[in-house]
Amino acid sequence: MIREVITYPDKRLFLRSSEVEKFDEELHRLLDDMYETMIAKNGIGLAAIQVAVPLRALIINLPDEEGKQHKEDLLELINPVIVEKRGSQVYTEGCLSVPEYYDDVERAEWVRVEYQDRHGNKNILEADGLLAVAVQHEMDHLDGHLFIEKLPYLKRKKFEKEWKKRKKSQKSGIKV
Ligand code: QAP
Ligand code: CO
Repeated sequence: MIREVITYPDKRLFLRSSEVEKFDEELHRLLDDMYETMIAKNGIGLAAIQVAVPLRALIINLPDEEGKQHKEDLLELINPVIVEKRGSQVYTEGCLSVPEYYDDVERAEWVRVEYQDRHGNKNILEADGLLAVAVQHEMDHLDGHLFIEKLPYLKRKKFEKEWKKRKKSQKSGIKV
């Protein structure tokens, strides 16, 4: 089932999500719905809080060189923890909860993450490049953070200005 994705400035996006304790059918249904929702909305990553469920669960499905996503490549990370990180990289990020806004964000180039799968089994993921960006972006959601909070002051101002303008035009029905 496709669920609604909540968007900025919804307060729930700023909540800290809780640890998953029950690896049951309800969790599996949530993960399946998150996948369906992410694909329907052309996303490559989604955290549970974006569908209004405050649990430490996220999914990532990066496209191949042709831009196609394969479900076999789907990553499901439950209760993830970054145990090591190195280097830095800058990537132009977007977010389904901040639609149609993209900006450069600096993050670690490489991360090692301990997490659980949907059955509660422990696992380790080492990621670099785009996957490392995606992991760090989605993990920020679990702590109630959005990529726009990482923007330097003037860029954040630019974002707020664009957002207000967009809201106004939506109210009056003018297309931007
Ligand atoms: C997070 O982002 C991410 O504004 C996932 O109109 C960001 O899936 C991972 C999206 C950067 C790796 C690098 C955003 C779709 C999707 C939009 C997304 C939009 C439609 C964002
Ligand atoms: Co996001």
